[in-house]
Amino acid sequence: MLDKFERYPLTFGPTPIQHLPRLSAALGGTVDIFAKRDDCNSGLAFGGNKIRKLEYIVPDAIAAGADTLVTIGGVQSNHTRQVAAVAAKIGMKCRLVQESWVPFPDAVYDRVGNILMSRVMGAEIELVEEGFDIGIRESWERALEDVKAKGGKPYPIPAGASVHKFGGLGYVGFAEEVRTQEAELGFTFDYIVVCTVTGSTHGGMVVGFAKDSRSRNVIGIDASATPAQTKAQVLDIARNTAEFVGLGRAITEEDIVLKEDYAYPCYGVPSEETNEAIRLAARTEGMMTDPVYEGKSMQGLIDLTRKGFFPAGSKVLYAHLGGVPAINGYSYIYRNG
Ligand code: 5PA
Repeated sequence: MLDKFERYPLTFGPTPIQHLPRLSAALGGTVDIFAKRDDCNSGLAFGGNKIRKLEYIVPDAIAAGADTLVTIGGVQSNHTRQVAAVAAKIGMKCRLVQESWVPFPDAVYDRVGNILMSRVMGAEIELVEEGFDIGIRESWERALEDVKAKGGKPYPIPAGASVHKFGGLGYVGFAEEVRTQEAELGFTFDYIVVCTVTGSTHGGMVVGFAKDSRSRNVIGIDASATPAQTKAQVLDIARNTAEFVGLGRAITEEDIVLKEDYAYPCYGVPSEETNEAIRLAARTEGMMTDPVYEGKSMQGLIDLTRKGFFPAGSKVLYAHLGGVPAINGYSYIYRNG
């Protein structure tokens, strides 16, 4: 599906699929849980889902003759850290707008984890006092103008690299990669669990798995706490991406499955249940997840399994999209483990 698109390699290659037998057993052993480790996909500053998306965006930035990648996220955004790493790798400058998306009081929240690495990698960072919103932001548009005014050539990458012409392609590729791995494993996955916020990870998967009629088996776990906006954005991205790759069939609203029950109390703040999910995955499998994204999709996976949402015998693939560096900004919560 992606042959006609240029890809700039930034990842190690296909990511491993790992069986999680102790987590599966801890949840009653009725379903078999696996993780696809996109958190280990690259040597670029700990990698993650944005690196997979950016492989299809970088060729356009280079062709445009840009010299500065300009993007936006929260203070502990994983996306901005990955854009900073990619800019360094391809020899461009990086300008980051980091808004106050998360009301979290940890004293070193703006010093550690993702933002620390972005600073070390040379990104120019502007902290902006604006709350959470996955849409197009004025602060980001101002940064683009500012780069131009100073004689630079900015290349715009929206939040999460999502509302971008090529934003959905990386996770179409994820689905194709899973199909190849399934042929080697000798079985197919019944469900894919994915954390959803700005939408191109889920949207890309919906298109990729539409090829073998599994779009509705992609179970999005909302971590935005603005699920209506997130779901609409996933649908838009999936529709545009489907047309772009020539899927040959329309994506409908029913193709987007988004579970809204796990994002509380708000974006970026973990609930006690999220923390328990993080601890369970860590203590059964040594697999770390974060309090903003993957801890919430892990919570969803655990809760849906316990509730019997997945029929007995199902094989469930948890897409681990990265994000662990942010846990350093939440040290007080985990001071006793
Ligand atoms: C993010 C996003 P989408 O934004 O493509 O829906 O992906 C959700 C997601 N897991 C899932 C991790 C670890 C993520 O980092 N992160 C954003 C960021 O600024 O880091 C775009 C919100």
